Amino acid sequence: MDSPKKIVAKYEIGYTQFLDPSGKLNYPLPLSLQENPLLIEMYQAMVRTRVFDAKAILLQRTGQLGTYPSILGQEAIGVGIGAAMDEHDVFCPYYRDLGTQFWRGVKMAEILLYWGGDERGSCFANNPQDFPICVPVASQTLHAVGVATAFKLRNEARAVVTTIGDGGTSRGDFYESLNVAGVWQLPLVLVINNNQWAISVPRNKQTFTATLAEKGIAAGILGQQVDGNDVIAVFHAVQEGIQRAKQGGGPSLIEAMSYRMSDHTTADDAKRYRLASEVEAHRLEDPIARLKHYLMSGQKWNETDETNLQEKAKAEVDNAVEEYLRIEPNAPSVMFDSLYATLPRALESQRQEVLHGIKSKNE
Ligand SMILES: Cc1ncc(C[n+]2csc(CCOP(=O)(O)OP(=O)(O)O)c2C)c(N)n1
Ligand SMILES: [Mg+2]
Repeated sequence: MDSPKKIVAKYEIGYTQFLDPSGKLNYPLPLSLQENPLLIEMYQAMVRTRVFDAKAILLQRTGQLGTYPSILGQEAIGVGIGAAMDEHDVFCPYYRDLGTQFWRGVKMAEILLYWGGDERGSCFANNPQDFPICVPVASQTLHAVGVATAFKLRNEARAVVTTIGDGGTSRGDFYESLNVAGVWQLPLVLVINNNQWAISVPRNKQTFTATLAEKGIAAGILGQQVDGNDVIAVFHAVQEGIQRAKQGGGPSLIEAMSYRMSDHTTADDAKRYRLASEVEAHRLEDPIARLKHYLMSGQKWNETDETNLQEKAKAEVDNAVEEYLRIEPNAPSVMFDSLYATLPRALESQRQEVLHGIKSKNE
């Protein structure tokens, strides 16, 4: 006998794309991008980020930088988020967020310092309210929930934006963050950078659901997908999420669909686990090429502008590299300085060893 079942809840996940891979705008621009230079600024920011990214890899290859995670192909996610945020909002990044960080004023030399293994690269001169790069996967979402709780308790009209990879959404930290954000209706926007890979683990071996956005449903959070290679779609969704958060409408979850065109980091060789043909297919979805095409076809950009931009970006990156290489390395003992307010005794003795050299057993 059929059970007398009635539907008590139903959910849908939407997908938004304004600009398709060929550079064609299929919907009118959002109001906030009409008749204003922001779209061109976003284009410039994506190019600048890509120039930096390529240089960072070269620095690592020549022994002048530590392990570095490229953001190649994911520039629209970072820049779209950055452009949508207000100065006084707080950003809790993971490690693939150069685009947002540069937009918000983090200096290129600071990012180089960070990946060069120097703590000073986590101390942003221009935007100290933003959090440092977070490598422990998913823990940044907990930090973001903490900041958003503070804003809510203090009645401040500020929002928190945090980012996470597709693989990171499998971690408990992420689900716990979602749950708290939902039940406390926190002013939080969570953006998933779904670049289809978590090192060598593909998205379909990570989560069985059709989308990652629907992970918000169980927490009562509005989830949606956007084309993460369309900077307009990313910008629009994040801006809406921030507005909702500030009006007391609670958190949102945005799954930005993209693809990791690079190795996971400079310590990885993705050729060992994925086909070159797969990567090549995604090249056609490039976020920069499609926006360039759109701007050029509307006479808002031309080849002279492009040459000037490339030269300016290269000079800016070269200057940042010089600044980074000029900075004297920190003393090794500073690794003990930023972790605890009061250093535990066991670490104090280790600090002394670093400061004064390890005594040999015979001394
Ligand atoms: C808690 C934790 N476990 C494992 C790692 C090692 N690790 C670094 S990146 C990564 C994969 C993350 O993939 P994803 O969340 O999809 O982000 P992506 O790197 O693709 O942007 C792993 C397992 C880590 N940094 N932190
Ligand atoms: Mg990933």
